[in-house]
Amino acid sequence: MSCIFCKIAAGEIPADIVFKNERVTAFTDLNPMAPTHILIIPNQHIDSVDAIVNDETARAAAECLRAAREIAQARALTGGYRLVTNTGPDAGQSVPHLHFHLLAGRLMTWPPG
Ligand code: DGP
Repeated sequence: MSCIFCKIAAGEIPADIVFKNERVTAFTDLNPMAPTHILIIPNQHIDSVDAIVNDETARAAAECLRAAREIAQARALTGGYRLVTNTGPDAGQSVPHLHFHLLAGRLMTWPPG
């Protein structure tokens, strides 16, 4: 297993874990781009949105969204938050394990750069 996010989900390398259940792990991003910057990943390895191809992978992705809502609620992110998932090189995906960036704590511009 060479995937760094698989290793974080398995507890093999350290991360600041903020949420964990059977299907999902969430941890603080190494290079935060907002006061709150959390990565939400399925514990199962899925390369990206492009690999959500069946009920199992769709459920894993949906569980990440449910975790996002639970994290936002637990942290009282009442001002709102942004969820981003980069897919492929043009979008800047650097880790090939599906992940959702949960960003909050500052005003976000739209459209993004
Ligand atoms: P993306 O560019 O969308 O693939 O985002 C990958 C993010 O993952 C990036 O913001 C930095 C973060 N990251 C990469 N390696 C690690 C790591 O080992 N630990 C943590 N906490 N974050 C990482």
